Amino acid sequence: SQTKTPSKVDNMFQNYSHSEIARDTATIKNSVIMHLTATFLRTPTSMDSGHAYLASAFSVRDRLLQRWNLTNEFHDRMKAKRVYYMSLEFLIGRTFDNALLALDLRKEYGQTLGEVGFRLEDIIDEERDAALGNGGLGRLAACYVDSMACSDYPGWGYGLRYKYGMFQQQILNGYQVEVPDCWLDSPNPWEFPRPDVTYPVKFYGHLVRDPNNDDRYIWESNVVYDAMAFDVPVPGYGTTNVGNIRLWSCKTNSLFDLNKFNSGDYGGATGGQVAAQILTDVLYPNDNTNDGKELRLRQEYLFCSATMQDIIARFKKTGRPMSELPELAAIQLNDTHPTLGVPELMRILLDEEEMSWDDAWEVTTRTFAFTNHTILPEAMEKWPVPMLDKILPRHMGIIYKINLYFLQAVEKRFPGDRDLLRRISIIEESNPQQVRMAFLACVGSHKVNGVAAIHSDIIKQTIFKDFVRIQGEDKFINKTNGVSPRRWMNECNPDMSDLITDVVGDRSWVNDLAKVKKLEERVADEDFRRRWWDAKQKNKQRLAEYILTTTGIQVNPNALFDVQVKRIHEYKRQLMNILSVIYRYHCLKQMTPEVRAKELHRVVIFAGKAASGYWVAKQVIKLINAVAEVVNADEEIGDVLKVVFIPDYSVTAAEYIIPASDISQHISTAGTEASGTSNMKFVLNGGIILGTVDGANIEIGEEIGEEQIFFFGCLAHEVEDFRHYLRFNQPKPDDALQTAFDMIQRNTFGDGAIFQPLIDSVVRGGDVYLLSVDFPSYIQAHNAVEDAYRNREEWITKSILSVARMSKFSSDRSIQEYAEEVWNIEPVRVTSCSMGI
Ligand code: B1N
Repeated sequence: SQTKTPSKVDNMFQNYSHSEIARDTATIKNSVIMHLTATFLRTPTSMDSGHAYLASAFSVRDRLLQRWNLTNEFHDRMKAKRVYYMSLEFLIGRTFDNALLALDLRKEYGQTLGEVGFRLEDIIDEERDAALGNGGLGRLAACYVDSMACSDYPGWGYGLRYKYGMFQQQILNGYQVEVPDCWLDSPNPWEFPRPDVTYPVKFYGHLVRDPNNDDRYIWESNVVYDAMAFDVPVPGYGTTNVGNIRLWSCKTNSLFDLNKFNSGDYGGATGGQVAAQILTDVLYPNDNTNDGKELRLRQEYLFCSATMQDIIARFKKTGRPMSELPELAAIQLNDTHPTLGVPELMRILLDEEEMSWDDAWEVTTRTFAFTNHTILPEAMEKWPVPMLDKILPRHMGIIYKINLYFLQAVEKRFPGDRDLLRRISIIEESNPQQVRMAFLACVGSHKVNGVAAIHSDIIKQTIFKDFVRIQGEDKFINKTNGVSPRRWMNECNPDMSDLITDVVGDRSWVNDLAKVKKLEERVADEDFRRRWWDAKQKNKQRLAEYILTTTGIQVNPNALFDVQVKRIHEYKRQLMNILSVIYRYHCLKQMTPEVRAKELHRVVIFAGKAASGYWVAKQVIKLINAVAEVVNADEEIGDVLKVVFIPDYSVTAAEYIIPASDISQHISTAGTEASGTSNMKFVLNGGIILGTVDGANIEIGEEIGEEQIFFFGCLAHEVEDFRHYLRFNQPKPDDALQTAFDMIQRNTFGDGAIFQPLIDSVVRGGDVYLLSVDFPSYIQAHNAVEDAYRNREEWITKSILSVARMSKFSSDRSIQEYAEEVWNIEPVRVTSCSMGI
């Protein structure tokens, strides 16, 4: 191929990158029409809202790609150190509105679309969520790449491009039904295929020792899949920087067997393709559980191998020796799911780069850092040694050796402590043996962090206790989670955001959340307080409409909106919430109509998906819907109490629900929710928390003041004793809880027998999540919430003060802490003149 003349290329690129993004509506209209006609073969007269969305989105994307090219080229030239955020999940949601706001083109596109007869809001609604994640962990990854882009940190996300994302949830007869999420059926403007960025990934096979090098093996296998890159741009707000999420997709073309095809074996001809494609076909719909499927292990390896090959290929272009990798790359492991990156980097350094073991290990541990997101035992990843040995023989050998050297070093420092060695071994001596991925991630990293202060303390006292003693206190740190103010304030709550902008003077608070502090100055301003309340009312009105279209239930926007939306899990205790609703229903039924009419009106809103195989969680959904059906149809009750289960909770649904909540519930058993992030989103939108002393609730309380949050329930350090007691003694439900059980058993909500297992999980199953312990204080806390809400002026004060004091929970703060204390990277600001250097 021809070589380029660098100066000529530079000039071209410089001109291109200098050209400012066109903002005049004539140019915008032209580019929309161009895509409509040339990309989608439509005409303005035959344009429906679906094509109006696609044409507008492609037009916005053109503008984004311009900056995106510039960003990556600039970071390459500056030889900037980059962080790579490795995550099996990126719960991105929609991109169109986010990109419009980042590029400051919302008004212009709104006007352009208006001229051809569309409302921007309707066009935005045409976009499908990119739902490549389950819940908090995947959404955190999306917020973090957003913050990297907005804070000018050179960073990329790496993940998998699942053909089917998180399943869609339908509710049939009160039960969850899962429907595949075919999100790629229509064109996706927000991905950029990179057929030239494709790497081979090997499985199975056997090893041949290098006779000249003890550390080196040759791995021979003819099971080779191709991983191809798709790049997803991450628009930076208030900066020309555009981030990137590189997602791998399994390519199958090379696996088509022409010989079989020619001999008439059509099924056999595509058999290899089917087997390969399945690797990136579907996201495992588990949140906080690990079901240990072999296919998941192969997904994880495909992801890790392609990512490590890509990072190393990029590093090699700098011409620097491999030993300097940690100077140019930091890799963050989002939980243990990408931990195979550690032995994969070792394999490449040993077998392909021919480094010595010690040098390779030094490079590896200086490059990786690891975030733990859960201590639930059922979520801990462990892979059977025979399975790993079969699929990844070289990696199994490397893991054994990592473990051997680690145990030898520990034995030296703590001679004779056999029990210590058994406890910390990366290989669990069970039958069959298992690889403990959290220990491998820990040993392979220079920093390990939890996601909220209490969680980071707990992991130091439990799963990593021995490691703290062996590897030192300094390795184990806390990085409290955060959320993006771009999506979770500015985008989802425009009215409140305009109010904040009024107070701050401009919109700079979106990238510098400390500025919301200024709201405190206005807490006594009557006019401001009224506008604050009205903004919330408008959001509630909008949610009421959303509820009507998604469930057919009519709710009164003047009622208290009481919200619990998150994955359905026993530890999150949606069961306790619905039991309290049942008790409230009972109390209302006891009242005379006159007394009842004076009660505070309340809409209790639930949403969330249950993992497909999680039977108890699915029964909880059924119970919620069964209660809703009876309560909502009870004419005596009317608007005093409504119960709603919004189907198919998603990022987009959250953007409707969160800004509209008065009170939100974060009621996990103390010590079980690592952090929670929706708790932050609710408070950032002027909602109040009813919660346990758990996860980030604690730090939120510290920041905003205990008058602004309703805490209840036992404390984390008391949980063990309660559980111990309940293993040997029947729990004693208080009258309220007993009343709720009785009503279910008396078939108030349909056949009570189907809910007996839920009751049994409390009264016979040891009440692991301590519902019977926390129920009395939970009911009391509900009463306190009612009293507070009745005092509207006090409530408005709480709401304003909360938002004003929440700046700690911006993901920009989290990312800055990671950058400074873990990654050792600095912001690199790309300006349109930057290319002139
Ligand atoms: O990660 C979030 C936290 O805010 C939540 O408290 C925590 O529950 C969540 C296996 C997980 N921890 N572990 C998972 C997800 C998928 C999977 O296959 C585990 N999710 C969390 C962000 O830190």
